[in-house]
Amino acid sequence: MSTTVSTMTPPPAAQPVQLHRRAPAAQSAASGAWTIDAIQTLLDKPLMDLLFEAQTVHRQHWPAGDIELATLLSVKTGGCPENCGYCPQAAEFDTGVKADKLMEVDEVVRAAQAAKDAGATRFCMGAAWRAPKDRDIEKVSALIGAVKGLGLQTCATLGMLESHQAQALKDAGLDYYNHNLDTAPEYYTDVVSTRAYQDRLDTLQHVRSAGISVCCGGIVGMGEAPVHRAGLIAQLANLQPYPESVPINSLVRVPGTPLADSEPIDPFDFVRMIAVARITMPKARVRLSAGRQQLGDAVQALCFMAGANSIFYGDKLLVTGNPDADADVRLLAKLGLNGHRTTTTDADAQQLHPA
Ligand code: SAM
Ligand code: DTB
Ligand code: SF4
Repeated sequence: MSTTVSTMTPPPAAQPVQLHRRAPAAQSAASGAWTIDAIQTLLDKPLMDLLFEAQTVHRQHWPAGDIELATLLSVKTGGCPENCGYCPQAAEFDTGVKADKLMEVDEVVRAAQAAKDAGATRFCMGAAWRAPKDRDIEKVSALIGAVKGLGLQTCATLGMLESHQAQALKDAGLDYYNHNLDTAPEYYTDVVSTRAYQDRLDTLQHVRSAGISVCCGGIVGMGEAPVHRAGLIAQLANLQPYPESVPINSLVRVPGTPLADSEPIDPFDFVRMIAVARITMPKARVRLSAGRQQLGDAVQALCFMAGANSIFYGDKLLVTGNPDADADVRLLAKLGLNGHRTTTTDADAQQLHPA
């Protein structure tokens, strides 16, 4: 098993005070599509109004306090030929991640069983490929069958797929395919140049046509402008249908990647992205994804208030760190999430979730 890559965690830089103007209720266009203006209007609302609206939508569509726990495993790490500016696994960046082969079935099953024992219901396998070869799909199909056999929901993220490959993954029992749009089309070429936005959309279409549920979201904190954040949400919300799962990642700034020195996003702007994802995609699992180590408990609680109802759960994301599972269990218990009574002390939480 590979080691966890360390990341920089400097205190957030002082931000200029930004007054959010009072805006009229956001409207979608007559066609039903979300316009960038309507989404920007939502993002600009006073925070408490936005949180109230998002939580109201959330409770119309989801049981209160239900947080999905999804565990990630990098089944094929590093050496990727793509140049995504955020990614520690791109071969051309000097990040200290070494390239590994695809993991064996029994090793993956051990990790999946441990995730299930810890309370995860979804297991997501990631591979640092631009696009898998057909023989890779055969091997990953064996991993999917074995993980599904444990009674876990399966998710994979393997790069670009052709339609016959998506069908093969469906036949193997794949429930979800993760393929992120990452940012607005207008900012995409600033982030990656080895593929086009349309390539991502094409893969999403192949996944959808094969009958696999779509997991698709993006990353904020990559130096994008507010309009690009609105543009990302518009892309996601206007997919027909919109994704079943929407991961909202805050950039994990890994030394050696081109985006390592990006200005961190203001935590309240991150909360706003979650809220607007919830309002525009009411039935999606909105996942509070990468970057939770930098958020702290209080901001994460605001994200749950804003409608996040899924987290990546486990001590590691793909190659970087994530909050310890124990800390997450304590946080959820303190907040009264996942059906547990609200506790105020770590000792209470320990009693609810003995090791
Ligand atoms: N290679 C496949 C692909 O790009 O689709 C699958 C693995 S890739 C690591 C999965 C996703 O992780 C990316 O689309 C990106 O959204 C996210 N990601 C990668 N590095 C990240 C980082 N440093 N911070 C936040 N999210 C990141
Ligand atoms: C997603 O949206 N975020 C996950 C998962 N889908 C594959 C990946 C986050 C990666 C964070 C940096 C790393 O550990 O490589
Ligand atoms: Fe490769 Fe995926 Fe990382 Fe891009 S995000 S460099 S495609 S592993």
